[in-house]
Amino acid sequence: MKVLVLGGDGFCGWPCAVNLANAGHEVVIVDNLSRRKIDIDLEVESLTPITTMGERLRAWEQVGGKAMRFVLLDIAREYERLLELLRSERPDAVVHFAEQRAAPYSMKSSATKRYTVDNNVNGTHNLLAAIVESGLDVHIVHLGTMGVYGYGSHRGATIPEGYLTVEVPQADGSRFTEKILHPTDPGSVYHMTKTLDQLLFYYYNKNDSIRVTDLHQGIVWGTNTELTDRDPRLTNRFDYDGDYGTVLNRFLMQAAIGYPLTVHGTGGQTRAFIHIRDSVRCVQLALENPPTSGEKVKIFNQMTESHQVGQLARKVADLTGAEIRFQANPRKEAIENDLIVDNRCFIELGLQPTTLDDGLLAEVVDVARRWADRCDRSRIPCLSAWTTRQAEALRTHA
Ligand code: NAD
Ligand code: USQ
Repeated sequence: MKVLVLGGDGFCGWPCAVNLANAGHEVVIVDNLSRRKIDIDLEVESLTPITTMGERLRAWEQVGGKAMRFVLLDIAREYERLLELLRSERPDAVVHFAEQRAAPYSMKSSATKRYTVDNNVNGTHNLLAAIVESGLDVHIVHLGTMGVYGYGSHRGATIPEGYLTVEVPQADGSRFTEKILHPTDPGSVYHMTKTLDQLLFYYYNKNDSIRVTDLHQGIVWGTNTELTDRDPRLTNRFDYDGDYGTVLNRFLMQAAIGYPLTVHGTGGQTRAFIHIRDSVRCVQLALENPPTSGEKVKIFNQMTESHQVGQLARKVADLTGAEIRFQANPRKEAIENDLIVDNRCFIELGLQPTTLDDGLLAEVVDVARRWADRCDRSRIPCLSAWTTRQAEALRTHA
């Protein structure tokens, strides 16, 4: 099939694009390279050296991959070009990764809050409106987040895949049952944009029968896949800084360079995780199993396991001998939460989960050791505070 990969230059998007091309699909990457520009603004770089998009595409062809094309386009600001692209390419599907995805970056300032909302909500809405205007039947596979459900209020209940069956008591004592979108409880401005995306999909699916699969993805760890490992020029990015680095990759990289593991608060926060290889596989499974015409938005929980942050730090420390350092939490979040997640949809489609114990933790440490001299240690602390209260706590405990 022909697939537009929006955000195909990013951490999840690049290995996904390569995987789809390798599977024989015709891939067009669409990206405005904003992630690379944010690196320049923040004065930080991916731990792994990444090549330009042109070099990535040439390298991919040279190692024998099916050629991919690239279109430099901002989906949030260039509506007419996006519409024209859809009309000229007539894709079967669009995979939508193209959003500002870091919670700490979204909470840095009113400017980054506004940018995150403008970019993410406009981008998703432009895509939906352009598909309707084009008159094409295009399947959207969107990368959402497990964070739409929130962390802390589930009281031991299993989080279903997107929809919740509720019983509503009536004044006369009777009850009716209904299946509703699971209530949302975002923990950052970034996560809030994903809850808004969810509503946009719900509406356009109801009104215009747009076919959508929304993937509620957990924290992605790891860096390369078997395909991006084929040539150094295909290497994927590795974010480690306090804004864009995510918890497990940060711990592994910190262990590699002898930096104490930065556990926020008590480390009682539980989150969902998925390895980059499984993330790539899930997107392919979602694309190849689209919703039928008229079907409501398909929602899959794209995660393979849940872990408590403090226990992850312990595991990494046991593996590497790293020291653990508990820090004032820059985020306003539950001190502790449980997280039981239903992920049957992907398992039934054949996903075989990669787990933390597969030796892949050590592989990430090796990657980080190889590039340790590229690390700017001063960029490791998370300094983006959720409120003035957290900012004050960071100052006091600095
Ligand atoms: P990333 O920042 O590495 O990649 C996003 C890509 O989208 C970048 O290449 C960026 O330049 C591009 N982009 C952003 N706005 C754009 C716009 N307006 N027009 C065109 N291109 C634009 O992020 P990632 O880690 O690859 O995440 C991809 C998606 O997956 C995001 O939507 C994110 O919310 C979701 N996700 C990521 C994780 C994770 O752990 N990394 C976990 C769950 C969900
Ligand atoms: N944390 C630490 N130490 C650190 C970094 C983080 O203890 O050095 C803690 C945070 O306080 C938080 C948890 O680890 O409790 C997760 O933080 P994270 O930065 O790894 O993940 P998060 O901000 O939730 O965002 C990431 C991706 C985002 C995606 C989300 C999936 O950046 O795009 O949507 O994971 S999920 O977490 O399931 O919502």
